[in-house]
Amino acid sequence: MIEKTLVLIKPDAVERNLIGNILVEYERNGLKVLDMKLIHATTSLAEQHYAEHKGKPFFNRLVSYLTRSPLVALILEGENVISRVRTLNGTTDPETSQDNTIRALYALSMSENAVHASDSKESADRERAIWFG
Ligand code: FUP
Repeated sequence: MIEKTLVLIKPDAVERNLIGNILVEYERNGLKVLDMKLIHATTSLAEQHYAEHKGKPFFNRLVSYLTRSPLVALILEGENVISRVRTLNGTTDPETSQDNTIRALYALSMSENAVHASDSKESADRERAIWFG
């Protein structure tokens, strides 16, 4: 099934000039960039994005991190793109990410983990609306 997903190349990765290195991983796996923008997220946008984590102890840290400097938001399209991008990204904690995943290669820690990707069709629809209207 052809799907669309929302990816963020997060502030820690943009700060370290990793936009190109990360995009190449998606493109060489046959995924199409449908839309893309560099944006300095507002607190309101970051809070909407992480709404499912509201009330958790790390929520405020997550919002501060996502808003501290620009990030790249993109929409990728392809066959089963939602689960394929999650696999390419690797697990949330880079310590346990499989070799050669984007997080194994580029994440600094559990919280500064370089990328975000939607985890389901419902999240993809919700997150695309948040970042691209
Ligand atoms: P993921 O879908 O892999 O981005 O992970 P989650 O939606 O579970 O978490 C979102 C972000 O919260 C992660 F990128 C990292 C951060 N997080 C923490 O900092 N501590 C935690 O215990 C869990 C998540």
